[in-house]
Amino acid sequence: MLMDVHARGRALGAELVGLDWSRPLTDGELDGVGKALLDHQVIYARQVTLTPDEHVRLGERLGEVEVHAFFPNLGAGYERVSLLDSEDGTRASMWHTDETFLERPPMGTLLHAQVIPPVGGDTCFASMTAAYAELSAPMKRYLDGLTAEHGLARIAEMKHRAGRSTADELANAIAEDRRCTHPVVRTHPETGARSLYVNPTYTRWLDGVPADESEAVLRLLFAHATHERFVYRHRWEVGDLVIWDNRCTMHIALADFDGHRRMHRVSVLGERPEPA
Ligand SMILES: O=C(O)CCC(=O)C(=O)O
Repeated sequence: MLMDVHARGRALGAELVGLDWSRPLTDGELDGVGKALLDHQVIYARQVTLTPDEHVRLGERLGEVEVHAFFPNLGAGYERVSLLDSEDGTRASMWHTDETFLERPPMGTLLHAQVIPPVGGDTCFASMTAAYAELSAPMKRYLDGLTAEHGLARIAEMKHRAGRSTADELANAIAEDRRCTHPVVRTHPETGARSLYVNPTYTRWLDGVPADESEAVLRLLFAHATHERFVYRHRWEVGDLVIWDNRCTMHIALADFDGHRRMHRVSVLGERPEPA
């Protein structure tokens, strides 16, 4: 079947039109989807009907489907389908790249909208490739070869600061922290493009520089990368399937809604990030 790809954002984001998602994609269609993902970093289709099993099978066409480190899931037999449900408080309302505290963070995520509030709850995606490309030459030289520490316990610290966990829960989360060092600028394994690879949720510090310098540089990079010229904003409809390339983007789910928002989520492991 013919598929049309319509760019929907300046730096990233495209809509795929014309694919029949109700049956397994042919190899040719899958190649087309993969190419669109590399070209546009975030792609979506409207009115997609996918059971949890079909959702996992689609993810498996892209690679090894993981069990997410901390999101709730659909339960026995469906551990690989995470459930992001506003009614149980699951939200992702800080800019992040998925699970960068892992040695092999996901290469991509497939999010399928089940219930959408009448107003709000959009997801914004930032192109870390475009953001890197527009850094000044001196800043690129500064970042060249730097690595950063990423950790999961940051989430527990923020929860505790917001009064939503006990001191014991925080201590346990810190004791069980998952951490990893990654290059600050990574090379995309398929396109060869360079992108920034730090995010406000999991990146703890730049290695080998003083703490105040690390904080100031990271703050600058986050402000730069989330400028609207690098961002695509997805306004959800029920049945939307959004797929993002986690190797070169960050995203945030805006917590600006009342009512119910429920998503099914599958993510596919990637390779260890390669330095630029
Ligand atoms: O709920 C959303 O729109 C985004 C979810 C998210 O941030 C994630 O799956 O990592």
